[in-house]
Amino acid sequence: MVFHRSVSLLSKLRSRAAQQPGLRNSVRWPQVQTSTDLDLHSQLKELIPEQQERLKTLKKEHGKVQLGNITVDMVLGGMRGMTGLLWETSLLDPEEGIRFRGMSIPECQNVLPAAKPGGEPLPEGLLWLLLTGKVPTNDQVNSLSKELRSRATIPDHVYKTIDALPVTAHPMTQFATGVMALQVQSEFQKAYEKGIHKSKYWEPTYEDCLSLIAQVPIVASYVYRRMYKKGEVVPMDDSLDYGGNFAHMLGFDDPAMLELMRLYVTIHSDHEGGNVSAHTGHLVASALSDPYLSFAAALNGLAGPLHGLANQEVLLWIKSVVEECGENVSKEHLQDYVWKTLNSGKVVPGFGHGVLRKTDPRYTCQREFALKHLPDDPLFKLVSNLYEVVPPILLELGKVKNPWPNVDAHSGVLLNHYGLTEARYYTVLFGVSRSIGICAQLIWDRALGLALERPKSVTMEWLENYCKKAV
Ligand code: NMX
Ligand code: MLT
Repeated sequence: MVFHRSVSLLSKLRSRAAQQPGLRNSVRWPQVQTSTDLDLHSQLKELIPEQQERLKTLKKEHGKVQLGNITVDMVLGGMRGMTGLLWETSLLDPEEGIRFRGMSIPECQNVLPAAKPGGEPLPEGLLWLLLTGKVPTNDQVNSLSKELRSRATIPDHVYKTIDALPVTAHPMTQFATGVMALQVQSEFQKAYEKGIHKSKYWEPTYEDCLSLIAQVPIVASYVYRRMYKKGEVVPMDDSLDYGGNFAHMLGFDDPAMLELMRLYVTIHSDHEGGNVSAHTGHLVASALSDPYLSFAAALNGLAGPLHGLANQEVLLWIKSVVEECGENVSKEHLQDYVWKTLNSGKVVPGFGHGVLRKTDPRYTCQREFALKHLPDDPLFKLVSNLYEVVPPILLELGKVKNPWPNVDAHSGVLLNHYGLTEARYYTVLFGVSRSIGICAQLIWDRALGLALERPKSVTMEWLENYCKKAV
């Protein structure tokens, strides 16, 4: 397979950053790839000692530096604004959005290898970047693609376990069950039982994580074909990359849909550590639960409507708008529909965010994809109108901190356009993508020997007494 794009673009990006002092201070830029080594494992092995040393120095020299004050509001408000986690693979800026190892989404679109000239980034390139902090060469991505394909077979009992569930069970239930069934192959669990030394934990974790990332698209597409295509499975195509193959195994071969899947899997992969799925995966893994146990837990968090399930909710909501008001609904009618949703005690799905305070750049890049590939799609036009209609209404409520659209506001109409119309399935796609971010960080959790997570909790009585004394 030939991949396109060159890392020389990185130097241009660096000089742009040098002219923006804000960026210079907040971002550690990924290094240009200097090694021609095609083996990700050996690259990591080289990197780990220096990062262990870095953490040791940080602890020794700055361990007692304060990062802020904890207020009662923070304790009662879902720990918003409380810095409490180490997460190396990505960092979220409220105004600017996500950066993967220092790189914004447009920058990743510019420098990561693609399947065709000017095409969308390949998710395996992003995985390499998240793990090593370095932009991979085409050959390195090619080699990782091959490795993932070689790990992409799953034991028969996994299918049987999924088949034991009613076919009507929610796709996320079937998917998480499949991931739990994969757990029996965990190398980490076997090594732990045999008494592996803690300095070596990262090695079987790496094995599990790469296998898990390779295998989740098979489990996910099995669930899709079982539920919606009479169980007719589409085998993997050895000539395709990770994202392209996923679309293909779901049953879609339109080249534009393959490109969409590459973009989709890349942008949903990681969103720093505090979001519900990443945090859950990290928390469970901190007990030395293996990557399968940890990732299955993460999926159960992703399945909540305020988090990953919002992509399902958005398309169902948009379809209910169309059903009630028609495809060419006026902005006035849209306003009425938004108020009706709010007045019935529901949220407007796809808008708002726990950290972001501007339009999600993941929304923006999907909008750009739509403008390029499906500008006349009626549901895309509706989504564009919602971009104008919803934020002023949410602002009028006076309590919503971010009235702008998030990633989930846009993904459904793109998938729907290419024939993936089953909205209840959408969160599974998000889950496949998130395996990349959660697993990349999990390997580093083990390499850095991060601690068991165990924050302190208190009762209302404790808070009342504490506050009385503080006053
Ligand atoms: N529609 C209606 N009300 C909203 C919305 C919205 N889209 N966003 C926030 N609010 C309300 C929120 O429910 C809260 O109300 P109350 O005080 O009565 O409980 C108030 O505004 C303040 O919330 P914020 O501090 O702005 O937001 P918070 O950090 O608590 O929650 C979300 C963030 C994402 C949970 C929230 O914006 C939301 O429910 N959005 C809709 C669901 C959604 O799109 N989720 C997907 C997020 C992205 N992802 O993939 O995970
Ligand atoms: C995510 O991608 O995890 C969501 O945007 C939620 C978050 O970051 O809190």
